[in-house]
Amino acid sequence: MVGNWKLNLDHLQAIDLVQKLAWTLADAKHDYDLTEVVVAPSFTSLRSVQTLVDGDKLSIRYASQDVSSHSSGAYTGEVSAEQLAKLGVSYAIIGHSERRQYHGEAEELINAKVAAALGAGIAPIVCVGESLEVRHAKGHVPLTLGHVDGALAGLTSEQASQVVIAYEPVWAIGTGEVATPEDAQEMAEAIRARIAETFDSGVANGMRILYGGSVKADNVAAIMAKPDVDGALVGGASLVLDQFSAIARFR
Ligand code: G2H
Repeated sequence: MVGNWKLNLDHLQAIDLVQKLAWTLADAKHDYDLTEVVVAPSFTSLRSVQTLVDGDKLSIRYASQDVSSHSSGAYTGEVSAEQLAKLGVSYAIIGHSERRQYHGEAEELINAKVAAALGAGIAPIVCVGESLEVRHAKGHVPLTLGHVDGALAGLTSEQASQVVIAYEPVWAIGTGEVATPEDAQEMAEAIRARIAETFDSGVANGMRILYGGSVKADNVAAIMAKPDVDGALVGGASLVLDQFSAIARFR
């Protein structure tokens, strides 16, 4: 279960929320081996979150919301995978639809970011998914599989086995519109089949496929009941302690 905090919370608010989340899950005897819990704060909060997590030996993991495709050099404003790895970052969200929409990110760059993350030992959480127009035109499966192909191009099976894919239909992001559990399953199944074709069935069966888009405490169980959906990428609800702790304990 991944909480994507987007552009919210300063570093003090971030450590406060992580601390409270850890306490709440400890009270609930959360089994982190069964359901991994990840938060993705802003870059500016990662060092504070690291200090808290390492100092208190918390089982919560943390992700960056993006990563540079470059490892060093004259790239003002960029943050490299190596820098993030030094901060104990386990995952990097890559190719979120907001990056695609507002920053013009497309497959070639996303593919380079995936390779950069993997090179530093960070597992990419690759976001894929269609707009409403594409869904209305019934082009959602080929478009989304195109995102998968583009992001994972050139990877070995071993590298691909580190990747997490998040299916996030753009029309369901932050809108309150949720894709039905059947929509999520249809795409997760198609993604898994494509991974089996491109790599092998071992990689496909082991791959964690998340659903994202207006996931809340009251709809997560139905989505998670689908066989090919292994987790959720949660935006708005991950900023609310009661919501995200309930989502992490969706059973
Ligand atoms: C989709 C999701 C998290 P929300 O962007 O990545 O956000 O849950 O607010 O729709």
